[in-house]
Amino acid sequence: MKLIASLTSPYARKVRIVLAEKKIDCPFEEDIPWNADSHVSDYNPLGKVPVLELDDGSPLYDSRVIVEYLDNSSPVSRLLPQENRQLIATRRWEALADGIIDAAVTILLETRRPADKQMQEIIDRQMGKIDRGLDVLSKDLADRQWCNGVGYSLADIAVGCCLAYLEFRFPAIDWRDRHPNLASLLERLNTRQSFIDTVPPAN
Ligand SMILES: N[C@@H](CCC(=O)N[C@@H](CS)C(=O)NCC(=O)O)C(=O)O
Repeated sequence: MKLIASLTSPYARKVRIVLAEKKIDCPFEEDIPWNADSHVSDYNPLGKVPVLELDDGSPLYDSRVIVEYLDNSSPVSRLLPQENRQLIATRRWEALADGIIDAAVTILLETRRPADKQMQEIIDRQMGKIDRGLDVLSKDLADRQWCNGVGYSLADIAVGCCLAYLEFRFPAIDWRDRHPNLASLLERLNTRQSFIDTVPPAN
């Protein structure tokens, strides 16, 4: 098995944290899909990371499929609840967290275009998704310790990767003051070895 990903991808970080929590050893191959020498599209026609190459050579993508595969591969530290309502609630947290990241990545790409080609409308529309998404994450977390109200799960990992990505790429977005409960959640997550070991390099 081999994980193909970049070190800055928040979706790949979710997978790397799941591997660490479940104590699964997995070689890592760094591949930056934006680089001309990237081989990601040999594994994933969408040209996106992360990809998990299984021992028989078959590639798994995207991050949601990979984490489900990994969680079912080992009983150590189950991250997806078995009970249907709890499972679906956990996956909805993940869908919202990943959706906020999608919006943030779209803004990042837009702001990397030449200034005269950037469209403020696109940035504002995506920023609306981030703001509303954070409002709902915060409201749903309320004063609970963990997102799904049952225990540490993939929901916390996904939300942690989302918040940390906003902090990494958009330090000017003031979500901590607006949502102190999300700030406390990220503080708690940042003490876990799996989060400490997967901090993206500054670039
Ligand atoms: N839904 C996918 C999103 C993956 C994704 O967008 N990855 C980005 C890196 S952060 C990528 O590879 N982008 C390259 C591209 O869009 O061409 C997942 O969860 O794995």
